[in-house]
Amino acid sequence: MREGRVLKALGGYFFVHDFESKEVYRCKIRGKLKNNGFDVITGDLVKFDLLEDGSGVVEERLERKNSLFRPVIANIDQVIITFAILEPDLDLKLLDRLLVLAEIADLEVVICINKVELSSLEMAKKQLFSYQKIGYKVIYTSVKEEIGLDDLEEVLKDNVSVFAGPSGVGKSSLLNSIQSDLELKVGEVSQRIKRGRHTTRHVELLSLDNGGWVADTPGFSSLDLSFINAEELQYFFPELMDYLGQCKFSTCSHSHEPHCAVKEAVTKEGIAEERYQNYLKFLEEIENKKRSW
Ligand SMILES: Nc1nc2c(ncn2[C@@H]2O[C@H](COP(=O)(O)OP(=O)(O)O)[C@@H](O)[C@H]2O)c(=O)[nH]1
Ligand SMILES: [Mg+2]
Ligand SMILES: [Zn+2]
Repeated sequence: MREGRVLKALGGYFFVHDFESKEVYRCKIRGKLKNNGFDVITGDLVKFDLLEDGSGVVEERLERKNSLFRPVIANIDQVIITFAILEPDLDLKLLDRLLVLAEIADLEVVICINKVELSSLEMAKKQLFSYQKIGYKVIYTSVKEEIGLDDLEEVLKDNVSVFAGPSGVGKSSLLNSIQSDLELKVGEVSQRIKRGRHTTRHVELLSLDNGGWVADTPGFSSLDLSFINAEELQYFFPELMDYLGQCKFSTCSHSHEPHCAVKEAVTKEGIAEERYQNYLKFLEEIENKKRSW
């Protein structure tokens, strides 16, 4: 049987990229599988057979490495969290929120800071220093002045990547500049967003010549963190890890309690003040939501 990757699901059909022939076949799912709760989504690895008319039948789905609910996609290697240094302004609170969501989903993260020519590389690096310090990979790009595009291409090579980040930061432009035949629309709010939250999102994996696969979607559309338990939030800030268990109270939330190792680390600049402030804001958000139930 053939094996391949599902690039998109549309109207009951699955477009499967065959690992050997590199062709894409339009497939249906074997009828008897559909009735057993068998589901296939973009990114799934499947086994399929070809029929005489050139279409395919999916017979089996391989085990998923991971999957996201919004966008609906499986077997992702990494998320490229993309922001602009200016236009729109760099929103570090939104960056921290996306980082928490990526940590929850246990995804590898690359932070991509685009439009650096509007500021300077030096300024951009300064602003993101605390993120590099805690272990996140950060790349700096400018589509306009062709800065850092090789770094991005290297990151995407042979990986399955999902782009996340606000609209207007240059996600589509970046992809086009790496591979012009993608012809992604630039400077437009995605049709999917305009249609509203409740319509189905079609997520498509695009093929890069360097062996990478990318999904150019708004990514992580659910930005509400209140589904997390307040006690869990600390585990999704990697820089807190070294201090957990050192507070006076074992149930310390690192907000108001005395003798808190996290707060001491913030004072001694072992933890970035801005990140800690966002931790407190998210914590409050989670607790407020709980109270209103
Ligand atoms: N100054 C500047 N503008 C950029 C750069 N990259 C993209 N843009 C512009 O930013 C706007 C939004 O780009 P787009 O790729 O559609 O962003 P997306 O919504 O994240 O996909 C467009 O007008 C682009 O021309 C860059 O590096 N520098
Ligand atoms: Mg776009
Ligand atoms: Zn504490």
